[in-house]
Amino acid sequence: MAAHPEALLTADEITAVTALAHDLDLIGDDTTFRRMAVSHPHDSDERWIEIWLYHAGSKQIDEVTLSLTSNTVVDKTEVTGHKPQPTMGEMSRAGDIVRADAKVAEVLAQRGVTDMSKVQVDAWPSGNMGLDHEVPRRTLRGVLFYRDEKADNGYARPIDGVIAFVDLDAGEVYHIDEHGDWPIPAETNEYRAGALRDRTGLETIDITQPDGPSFTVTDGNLITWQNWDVRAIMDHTEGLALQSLAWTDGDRRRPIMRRASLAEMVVPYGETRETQAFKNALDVGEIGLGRTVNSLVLGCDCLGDITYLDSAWAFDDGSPITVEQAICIHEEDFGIAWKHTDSHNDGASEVRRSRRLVISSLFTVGNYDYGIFWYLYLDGTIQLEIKLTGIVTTQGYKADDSLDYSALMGPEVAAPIHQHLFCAKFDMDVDGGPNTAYRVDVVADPPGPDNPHNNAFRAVPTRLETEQQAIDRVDAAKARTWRVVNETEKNRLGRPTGFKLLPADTATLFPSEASRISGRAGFGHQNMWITPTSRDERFPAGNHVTQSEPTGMGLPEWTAADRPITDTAITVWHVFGLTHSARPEDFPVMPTEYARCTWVPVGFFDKNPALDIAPSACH
Ligand SMILES: [Cu+2]
Repeated sequence: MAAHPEALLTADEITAVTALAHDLDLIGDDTTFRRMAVSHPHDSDERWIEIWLYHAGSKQIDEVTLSLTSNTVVDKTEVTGHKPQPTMGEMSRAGDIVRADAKVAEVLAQRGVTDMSKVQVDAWPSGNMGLDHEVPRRTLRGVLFYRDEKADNGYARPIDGVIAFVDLDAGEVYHIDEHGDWPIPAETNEYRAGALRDRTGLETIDITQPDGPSFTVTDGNLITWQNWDVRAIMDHTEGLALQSLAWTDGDRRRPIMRRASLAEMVVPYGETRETQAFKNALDVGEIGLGRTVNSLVLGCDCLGDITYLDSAWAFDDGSPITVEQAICIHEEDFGIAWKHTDSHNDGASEVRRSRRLVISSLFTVGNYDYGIFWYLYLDGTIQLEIKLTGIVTTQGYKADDSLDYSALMGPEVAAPIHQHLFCAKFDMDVDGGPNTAYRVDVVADPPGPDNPHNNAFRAVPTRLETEQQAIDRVDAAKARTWRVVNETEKNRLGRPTGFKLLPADTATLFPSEASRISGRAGFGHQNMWITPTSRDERFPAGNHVTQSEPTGMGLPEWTAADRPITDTAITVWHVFGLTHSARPEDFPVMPTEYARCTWVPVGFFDKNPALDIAPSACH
């Protein structure tokens, strides 16, 4: 029997999907798998798996949905004119190809590097930057770093000035760019255990739940905790996503979101130096977070009473790779849920503890490490937090270099300014739909006879009728929020039930509209997009972002139709994140930074839904 439509993809299923694809003659000698994932929500009871196949000879990508229930093709779209995401096999082979290349060795020998085994190669799928030679090819840029030992921090010692272009189909370095000469930094800037003297004085913290956790996990990935129930999914592309999120009131199960995910991210770099200006990354669509997921370790990655779920992803040939302990589920004490001390009643105090359910995973993309943390709270709050750590990308530095677009990390090493813009995708399903969105701005009334005390200000909701009307930026000066309501459902006050997005204050994409990265990641120019929910519109920069041509794919393209978005299933796309002008303290490894956005109920409940938390035992 096939698994539940929203169950986690397992290694056995990957094997079965690959076998089925062969049986259905979808696979040729030159075919590789570029995505395998549980299908986004659909109305069938069947178990659907999406696979994207690349046929090297015809350069065609097939986007196929297979049913594991009926062993049939559900749908198939043939895509030409796009280049597929590189596979993990290709990414790792690219490094070996660069290290084995005689011309690269020659160029590096002139720079004093004679042992190629000490060269670390980061293979960047940095998009089509408009160079004639990369247009007809599938390319990765090999960016080079130096390590005396394999365990050294390569990013401390960039070999700046050289870029080795790898043709993935030919399997060779076909072009080398040389742009100046920088000394390889002398400092090794270690961060690994044993290389440093540890501080002392930190006593043990143990987090225990002697009676066990308060949540249950059934059917592989169905998590139930207090009023919440949700499915945790590891998507090939997006990493850790949530599906079918609902809150149960008594015996009434109330849906809130059909799916919530990190649908894309873009990291544009602001440095103008030739060896850096190409740098831009769409780490979700280009790399596929699901296959970079870390295997987590109790006591180090996670502390407390942890339940882990394994995940699995499909390698180039469709064979499964299992990652044990990929998803971490636990409860965290989160301070005070609410409190009041009644000074009119001898200071009597009522206080309740807040607690959150944490569903999280960690992903490593080259130099950076990202955490996707989903939090559910007892008061109905839903939060997505991205944790950013790892190592900034680096460039060489020598005296008199401009530091207009980069910051010094060490005497001979600098880090370019950049952004991390995350595009979260929320398929809204408040009380089962249909849903409608409002932008809510707080405005001050002008002085005058209608404002007798000159104090008036109010929240002004604007009903968002169409996609173009919904496109917007955050505006802290207006305390701007967005509200998604179900106008067919009313709370006890007669108002529509809803949730409101408390956005993060995020600068939008800084590179100009004329830049290559703007063409690839146009979604980054706005903080808010709202579209009618569609199974065909999942990734805000398009399905195939690697070397993306044509440009303008995804949200800019879809929303040009300016479709109506009221009283229907709607998807909210929120762009948030950080602009990272690196500090010396970000080196040699970055203290974790946080970017988050939050949904809170607004009239979804009749009163504070956390009123009924039992008092804790006070000592
Ligand atoms: Cu950064």
